[in-house]
Amino acid sequence: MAVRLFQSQTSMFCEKVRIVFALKKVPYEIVDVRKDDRKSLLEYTNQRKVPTVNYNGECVIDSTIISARLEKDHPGNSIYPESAAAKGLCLALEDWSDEVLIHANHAMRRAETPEARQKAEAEWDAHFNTLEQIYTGKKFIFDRLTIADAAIFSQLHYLYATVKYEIPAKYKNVNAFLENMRQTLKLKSLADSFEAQSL
Ligand SMILES: N[C@@H](CCC(=O)N[C@@H](CS)C(=O)NCC(=O)O)C(=O)O
Repeated sequence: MAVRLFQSQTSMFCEKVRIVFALKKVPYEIVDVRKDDRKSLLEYTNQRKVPTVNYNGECVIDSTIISARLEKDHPGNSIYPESAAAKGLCLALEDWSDEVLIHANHAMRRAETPEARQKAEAEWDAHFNTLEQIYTGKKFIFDRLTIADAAIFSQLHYLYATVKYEIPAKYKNVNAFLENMRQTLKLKSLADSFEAQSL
């Protein structure tokens, strides 16, 4: 049976999952939900959220759950650090990125007045400062690329590529992290979305 990813190319959560699929070298088909206005997704799951995966007949919804499901069957090239303490921290950072950075992205994308834009920039500045400290002297947060880096990259990448917000140069570690991820994911440019099937 095939593995099918219901997705939208620009969704940051779908990009996060595509990175995991590629790390695990699991082949998959793509169903672009924008093509039929989510009709096939609604028929399959009765809900509208992507990413959704038909995993060999098993329906799996939500990027965190899909990633964990892939890890279970394909433990090689683990997306989590080794120790229980580091894994807990990694999962907390994945959740922070998915729930908190997404809010800043929505705020920036929806800002229509100068005041709203200023507020969104201040929100991102606070997160850039946090990330600047997290990535001090590090390529990845833990000893290798984990789901925490993939989740954070997907949000920053969306901000850069889709919202078209240039991350200020003063955030050197954040920009270095983006460049490192661009190289790791073999993206020609940060303007491209990640679509390689394997890494
Ligand atoms: N926590 C979910 C968030 C997924 C999500 O918000 N997906 C958005 C696209 S980025 C979506 O499909 N929204 C459509 C809707 O809710 O109707 C995950 O990690 O997968």
